[in-house]
Amino acid sequence: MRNDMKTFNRKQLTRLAAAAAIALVPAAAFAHGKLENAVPAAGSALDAAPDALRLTFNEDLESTFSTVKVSDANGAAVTREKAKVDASNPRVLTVALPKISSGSYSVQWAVMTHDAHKTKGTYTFQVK
Ligand SMILES: [Cu+2]
Repeated sequence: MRNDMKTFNRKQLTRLAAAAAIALVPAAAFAHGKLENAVPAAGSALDAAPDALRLTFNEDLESTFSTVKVSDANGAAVTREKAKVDASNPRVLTVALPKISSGSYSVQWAVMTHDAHKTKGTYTFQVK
């Protein structure tokens, strides 16, 4: 009886530890590569076409694995240059834009943070 109790308690402990480990996963996954600020902002309607895009994240980025693509309303890519991590702020990703006309544009970003976590997202903005 005593031995059975011990075995049972150990099993319960193992289950508890497993549950705790699972509970920690989502928090860790959300803590990385979050887009904190975008210029132009998501959903904005601009009077003048921007000549660059500037995305600020909550962690330092790896430039090799961080990309930004801007597409027009037909899905054609307008970005011709590669996105760059800002030399003075490793949390900032910038990409130059050619002259773009009025219309709706979608931004697709994908980044890898310094600790090798990858995240991606999309948003749109408009040029009036
Ligand atoms: Cu991370």
